[in-house]
Amino acid sequence: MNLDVEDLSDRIDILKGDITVLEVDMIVNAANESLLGGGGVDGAIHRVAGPGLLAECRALGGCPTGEVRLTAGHNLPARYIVHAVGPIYQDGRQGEPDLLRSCYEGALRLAEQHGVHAIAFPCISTGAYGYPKEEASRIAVETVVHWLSEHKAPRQVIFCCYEAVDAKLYVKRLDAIFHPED
Ligand code: AR6
Repeated sequence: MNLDVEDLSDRIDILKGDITVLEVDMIVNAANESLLGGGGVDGAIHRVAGPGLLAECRALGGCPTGEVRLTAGHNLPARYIVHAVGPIYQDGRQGEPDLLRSCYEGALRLAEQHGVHAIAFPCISTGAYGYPKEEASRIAVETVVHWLSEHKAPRQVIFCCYEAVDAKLYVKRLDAIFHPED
């Protein structure tokens, strides 16, 4: 992995707020295996995207944990939604880290394939699915940094944190990578 710290820090942003309002090409949803909606960020995305999203999701027939599926953004400003099914956290020894990593990688791969400039991620699995926030932020940041160091696309990755505690964790993690001497 070849780390060009200046380029990488340009390509990663942390935002605190609601992912449904972001005017980016692609947003990621923290979905469940049914892909038929739910609470949290999934509920918010379906509310704003509208019934067309539910109809498109229904036709996909679900998605196993650790995988991703692509839909249009419907009434969202975003053109695409990647529905990522994160793991339900048990004790960390049931493959949760690999499954969470594969959600981030799968979304980044779709972004690259679709020529996406900017993609925004919520903190997958850290709400209803109970993944410890600190550990999940480590996996999210490491996976994204690794991808960006080896791929030109997507150009921009946004960590969209709904909760201040998450935004702080991401700032801390990225600082540790970009300013290790501090
Ligand atoms: N924008 C960005 N992030 C949000 C928003 C929003 N509008 N709303 C909540 N979050 P969760 P999970 C954050 O529970 O843990 C659903 O019912 C939230 O603060 O949405 O992967 C699905 O249908 C947290 O940091 O997703 C599944 O059944 C993060 O999104 C299940 O929950 C993830 O919390 C998935 O659980």
